[in-house]
Amino acid sequence: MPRYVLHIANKNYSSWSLRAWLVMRQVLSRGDDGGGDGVPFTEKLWPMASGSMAQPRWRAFSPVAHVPCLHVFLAGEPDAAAAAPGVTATAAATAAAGSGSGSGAGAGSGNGERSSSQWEPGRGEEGEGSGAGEDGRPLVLWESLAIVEFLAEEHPAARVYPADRAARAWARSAVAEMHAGFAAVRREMGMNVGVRIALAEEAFTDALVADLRRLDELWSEGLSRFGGPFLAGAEFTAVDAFYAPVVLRLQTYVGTLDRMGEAARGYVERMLQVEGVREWVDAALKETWREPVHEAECLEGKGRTLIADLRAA
Ligand SMILES: N[C@@H](CCC(=O)N[C@@H](CS)C(=O)NCC(=O)O)C(=O)O
Repeated sequence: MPRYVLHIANKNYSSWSLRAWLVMRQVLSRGDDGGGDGVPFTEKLWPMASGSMAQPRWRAFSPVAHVPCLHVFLAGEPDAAAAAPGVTATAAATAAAGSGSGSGAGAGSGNGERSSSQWEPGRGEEGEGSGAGEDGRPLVLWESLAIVEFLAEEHPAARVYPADRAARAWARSAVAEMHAGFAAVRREMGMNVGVRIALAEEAFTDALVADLRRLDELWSEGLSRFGGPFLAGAEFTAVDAFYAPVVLRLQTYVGTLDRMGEAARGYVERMLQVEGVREWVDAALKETWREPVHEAECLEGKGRTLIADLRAA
């Protein structure tokens, strides 16, 4: 079985990281026999450097300096991966968050920040390349959609997409719609897991209202057509992973859920109980990194009031 290193960023802010991580943590926990043995992976968390959305230093492990980025070691994971820069695994990430400066995310030692102008596959984890793949370097997947498709292909028994053909076709379309669309939700409801922001009427722009309506329509359709409790049927699959950050945003922005129908509201409640989602949220709440651009973005625009911050100080 190939070995995996998944590069992600702050659990409080990084919605795209969450999607790929949930496929690995929740969906692949069904394992290669579909029975629950799980597919192991190493998580490397790169705290966002402060003051900008762009993170050019992530070129150390990704050609586009984005997370998520999955490194696949065809011949097994070398020991060096664990000792490489970044924060490795959830437990370590939590400990590192606790010792973070609290201002200026990415400050402090051990975050692996380095200057990198030239993309060179495998450079992100020095030494990881030896014997890793067919040519000594890992396979690198740098888009969430490509990561999910690769994992679906590699682990058919884990049912990354539903077994039923109609449900699978619907799930793939909904995943692609999330990947390419919902611009207003992404722009006006930036992910910030640990805060609660009340939205007054004037905060609901036409574009946001249209996105929320479409979301309600899509979720209601999936739940009724495939019988729930998840979007494409009885099991948590990639489509649930792709909409998990939206679930967390509906929780952050108080007032948005009231605009969704009963089926969608029930789905949000169930999703918040999913083990992998809870694990992610717990870790996000323990992070002490604060990135000012992300913090400010959530409160930009009319009719927004910060009503709670549940994160560790
Ligand atoms: N289309 C990409 C989007 C990834 C993305 O934008 N990730 C954000 C973090 S949630 C990022 O890397 N931001 C850093 C930057 O834009 O420089 C995917 O689906 O993986």
